[in-house]
Amino acid sequence: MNQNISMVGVPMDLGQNRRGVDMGPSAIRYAGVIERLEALGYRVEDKGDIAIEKKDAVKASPKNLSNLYAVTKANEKLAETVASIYEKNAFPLVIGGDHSIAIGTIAGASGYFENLGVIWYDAHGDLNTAQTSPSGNIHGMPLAVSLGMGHPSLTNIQTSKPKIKPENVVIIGARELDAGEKDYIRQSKMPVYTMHEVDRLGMSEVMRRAITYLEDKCDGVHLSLDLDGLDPHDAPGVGTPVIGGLSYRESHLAMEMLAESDFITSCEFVEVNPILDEKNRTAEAAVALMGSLFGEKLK
Ligand code: B3U
Ligand code: MN
Ligand code: MN
Repeated sequence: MNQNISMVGVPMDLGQNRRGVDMGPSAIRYAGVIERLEALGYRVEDKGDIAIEKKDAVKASPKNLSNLYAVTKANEKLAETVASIYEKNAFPLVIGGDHSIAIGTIAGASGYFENLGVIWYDAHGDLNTAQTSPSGNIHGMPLAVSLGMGHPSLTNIQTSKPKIKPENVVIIGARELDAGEKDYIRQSKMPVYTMHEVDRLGMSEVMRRAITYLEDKCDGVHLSLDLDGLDPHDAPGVGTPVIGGLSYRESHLAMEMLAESDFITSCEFVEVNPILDEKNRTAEAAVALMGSLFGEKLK
């Protein structure tokens, strides 16, 4: 793993409609992310937070795309910041913020790889578009946008080309998929390890398959970890908790296997909402998982 980590916070809560997730970056910093990674020998630069516009004026957004303008602006800035981190040969660690920020992280990273892979660790598919979304919340759309589907202001960030290919994506932990998302998964044949597969195969086999699947064909792999992928018992501070999720221990195993594979080239940890949390447990879980991802067990 690259020994230079550059961390950026995105205090964004406009991709969904529960306030508080904008404080996620502060909660993650408070939970000791820098100290944890420095203790593993990394040099960690904190680039501070991306500036977020205020909420779009009511009626300013196109149908079923709440706060499109503000979400677009934040993601444009984030994409440039992630690209600038690669320019300096550092590893981008993005802390959110709601999951709409994956649009910018992936846009920024995709310019540096021929075949960027993505591991989407989430209770949801985030494969909606304005046409299929039940909520109009952009945090349910970032994977679709990165695949080139969605409003042009979002799909055109950095370049008008799709940032990733469906065959380079693996979803893990899904248990609440909307009808349009299921249709897309069926026709794209994207590998999805829902909770059913995790129960059947065990996390170790799921990760073994995911890693084997991506490692030969991808020259970089982004980890997009939504804390709601974890069970709400282990990560209560999220806006859309879904029972029956991945445990704290399964999640550590997943991160440790990624650390062993040594192929992750960027990551983001999103949807930590300190207002809904219990004593910062969810931010602490995020930081503990980062410890495993960055090789705590191996050191
Ligand atoms: N799929 C639903 C709900 C949702 C997506 N992401 C989260 N919740 N966190 C939607 O609104 O698109
Ligand atoms: Mn998500
Ligand atoms: Mn989610």
